[in-house]
Amino acid sequence: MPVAGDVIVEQTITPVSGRSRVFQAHYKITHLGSDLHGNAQQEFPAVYVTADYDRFVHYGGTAPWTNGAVSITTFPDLPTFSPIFFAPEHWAAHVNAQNMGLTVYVPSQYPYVGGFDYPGPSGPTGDGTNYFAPFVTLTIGPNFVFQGDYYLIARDYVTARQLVYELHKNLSAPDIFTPFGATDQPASGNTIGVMATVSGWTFDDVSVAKVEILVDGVVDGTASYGSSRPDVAGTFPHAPVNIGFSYSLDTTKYSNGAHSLNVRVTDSSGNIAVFPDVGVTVGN
Ligand SMILES: [Ca+2]
Repeated sequence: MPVAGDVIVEQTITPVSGRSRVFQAHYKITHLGSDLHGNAQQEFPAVYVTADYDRFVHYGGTAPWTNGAVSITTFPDLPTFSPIFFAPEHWAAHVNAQNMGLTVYVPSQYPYVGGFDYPGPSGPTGDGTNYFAPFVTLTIGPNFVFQGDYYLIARDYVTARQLVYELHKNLSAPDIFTPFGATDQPASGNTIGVMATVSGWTFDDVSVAKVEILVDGVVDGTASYGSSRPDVAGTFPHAPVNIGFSYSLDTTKYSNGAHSLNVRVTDSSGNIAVFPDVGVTVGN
């Protein structure tokens, strides 16, 4: 039974001129609704291949675009996910024992990728699969329109990487993704007093312009940004360090009872992330 959605997804796949087995995928996503879907990881794209293509290839070093040695690994079986891998050349591949497979290049993604294996029979009818996705985030609010490109290369990964290098030289990578991060305190369900600290961390694929604190959807003020959070790199390798934010919220102007807090982060290109709601009780 079909269900009416409030998002239009338009997809165009175009062979890249003069390059065999290289395809450009263009997406336009239009949100017709007036609701707000808080900042979340999105699949742009979700990459699935059959079970034989279980060798995951990426470049994880700190000198991108220098033909540095790649890493080849296999992912754990579900329900376990791989760790988040650093991938500063913005491509990754799943290949078979002959190094043939699918390479995906997402010029505007964060330098992260991860995935899993799902065990099962291989071949066109087997349900065994290997998955990865580039790390990207979006906040889908009223009148949200998103457009972006990625590239699919169905070849051996060595040739595919050289094609990615050629694309990289000739493409711009517009800043299309929002900042991401987390609100660490207060936690949902907390009761907060007269002065409450709202804190967490955030960074962007380009740069963070401002961090605002919203109460019941209205801006209360701008947080200070740039305190040291070396712990984030434990999950997101090579994440910048000075990415903490903090804000002293004076709750006396709000009524006692339930309120919703949000952190809103704008990047230097105007992309806006609204972190998920933190429901608190003001108890003064
Ligand atoms: Ca951005």
